[in-house]
Amino acid sequence: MSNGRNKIAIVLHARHPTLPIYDKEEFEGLAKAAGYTIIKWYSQNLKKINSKYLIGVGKLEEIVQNQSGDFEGHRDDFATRIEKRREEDFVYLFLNRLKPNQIRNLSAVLKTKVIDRDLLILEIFEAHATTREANIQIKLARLFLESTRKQKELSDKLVTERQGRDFMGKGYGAFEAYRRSFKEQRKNLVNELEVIRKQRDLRRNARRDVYNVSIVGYTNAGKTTLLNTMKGAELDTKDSPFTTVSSVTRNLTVNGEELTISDSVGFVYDIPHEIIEAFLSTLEEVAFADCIILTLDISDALEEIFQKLQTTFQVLVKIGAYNIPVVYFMNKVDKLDTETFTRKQAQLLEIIPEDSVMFFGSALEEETAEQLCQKLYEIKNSLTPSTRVLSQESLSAMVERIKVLL
Ligand SMILES: Nc1nc2c(ncn2[C@@H]2O[C@H](COP(=O)(O)OP(=O)(O)OP(=O)(O)O)[C@@H](O)[C@H]2O)c(=O)[nH]1
Ligand SMILES: [Mg+2]
Repeated sequence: MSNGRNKIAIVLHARHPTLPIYDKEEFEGLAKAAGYTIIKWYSQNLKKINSKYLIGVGKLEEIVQNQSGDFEGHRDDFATRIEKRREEDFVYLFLNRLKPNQIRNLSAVLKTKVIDRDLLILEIFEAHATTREANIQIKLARLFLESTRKQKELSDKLVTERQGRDFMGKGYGAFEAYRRSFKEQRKNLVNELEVIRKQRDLRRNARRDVYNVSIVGYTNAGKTTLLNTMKGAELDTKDSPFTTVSSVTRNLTVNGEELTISDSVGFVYDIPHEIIEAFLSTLEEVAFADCIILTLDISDALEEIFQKLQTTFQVLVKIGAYNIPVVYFMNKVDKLDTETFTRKQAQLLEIIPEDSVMFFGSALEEETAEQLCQKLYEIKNSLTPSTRVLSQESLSAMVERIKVLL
């Protein structure tokens, strides 16, 4: 992560009707989790997207002109960076997702490292990975992200060369060599993951007769806290995104009956598909669950709750986790006053299907954990008749329904 060094970031942000709308506060949380201190923001409402830099040339010139001034107060550090070429200590973070050529062009003009949202998320994952599987998955995600970028760069070069009539020149060799090396690296990582997956399959088969519960939801919703309280465990929890990047499964006994409960990586809005792809073997575990606890932070603004719910539904569809009973766990109730709680509860009841199990509570409190365990026992033994099983179609339909509300 920050390796004890002070990592300084200036954030650039482009808005345009065709671009996804990212939450500023959430991005600050991501930057902080990766160890950056943000010292300035530049935002621009674009009339037209600049394919070369995403932001407009005028804005970019302004940023370049302000560069040394912006790093004022960090000037000594900045000078040292130039001297020692410790480029990673001063960066421009882009709130948006950038295309490979845009990162390249921006870095060239700014003479400073440029990190977009996807690469930032990957940095946090890297900092939090503790298991071999997570480490391999992150390597794979980085390989996917960087290779798309690198291959585009090399193929652009190739086009330029071809225009110069150097048909099978140096560029072609470099492109082919990179493609081969990418395939080789991907094969090695996928093979390593396959070995781990087989071990996991064995473990899963061994507990086939045990009822498996998966806790899922947006990052920072309180998933690990819930598992900790249910199990008396002490897994890392933090008010920060992506604290958990590996799966953890624990055994639990409720009314004398065994079940397992798993916690895993959280979701985020517009999650890069490369990360989903790389983490598929971890995420698809959810698809094998007998029951899902979909955790939401009820202290978020209602619009945010809807947004996060939508993201969660989208990921569940992507990883094939449907036709499974769902319990909606509305967490962090302790952060709300009675009036706000009542209002939000009513609004949530409007969006969540009527015959769903909704549970309001606080993952920090024993009482919530106990009641939730009882609820799981009832669902397991079909004592709760109204446990909504969501099909792929109904999940997708809810994604669309929420779109109208946002
Ligand atoms: N007030 C309050 N805080 C809570 C509650 N549940 C969790 N938190 C806090 O919310 C923050 C996030 O909790 P985690 O359990 O790490 O969340 P997570 O969903 O596992 O997050 P990631 O692993 O980062 O995706 C921590 O600071 C928790 O202490 C709750 O019921 N009430
Ligand atoms: Mg967690």
